[in-house]
Amino acid sequence: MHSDNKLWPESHDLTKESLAEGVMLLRAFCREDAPLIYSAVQKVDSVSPFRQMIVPSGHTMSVAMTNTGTFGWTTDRQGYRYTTVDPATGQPWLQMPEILFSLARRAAEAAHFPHFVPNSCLINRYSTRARLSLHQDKNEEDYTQPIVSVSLGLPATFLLGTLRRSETPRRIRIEHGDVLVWGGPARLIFHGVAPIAAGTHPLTGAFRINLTFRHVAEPH
Ligand code: MD6
Ligand code: FE
Repeated sequence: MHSDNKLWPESHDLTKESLAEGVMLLRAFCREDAPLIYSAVQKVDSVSPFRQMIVPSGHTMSVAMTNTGTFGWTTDRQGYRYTTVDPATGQPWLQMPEILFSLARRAAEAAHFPHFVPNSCLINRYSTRARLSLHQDKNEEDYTQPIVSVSLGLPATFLLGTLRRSETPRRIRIEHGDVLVWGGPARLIFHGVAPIAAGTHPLTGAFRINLTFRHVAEPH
């Protein structure tokens, strides 16, 4: 599509690539909508600003985070959890903008998960050298629905592991506009993001932005 784009010569064409059972990479799936998606991210930031959270060990995360939707993922010294109120503002997270909701639904459908109902979107902002160590996404308490992961801005090396932490992850280059969908047998695999290289992107400047859409079980 934009293979002749001089600003971003490494961009991929629209393709659908199965990386493992339950893991689908949709190259350039949201590249056309990226400016609108980024505007929605800025609106979320204006309500619940990006912040570097503290993990239970006491370390501060290198990635800055915020959320939109009914539930937002947070961490502090007490642990990881989903909340309906932003601890930093005392106010609910911004209701998920329609453009984000519909993007997540369309991506899940393209990856053969037709019934995805996201009620949570964690937004990660990476500056140079920021990284995310290997982890599983397991605070949702509902693993029947997939996760849709949208990436904008600077490229990243995504670390795609398996269900065992000890196995060396594959390194997958993720670029602006790529969407990764995973679920089913892959829902609880270990994964992370290698340190981001310095750079400037025409839309996001010095940052990589990642949005992960989830379905979080209602408290019982
Ligand atoms: C990121 N993503 O790409 C971090 N988790 O910035 C994740 O941790 C992630 O991309 C679950 C499913 C897809 C993901
Ligand atoms: Fe994750």
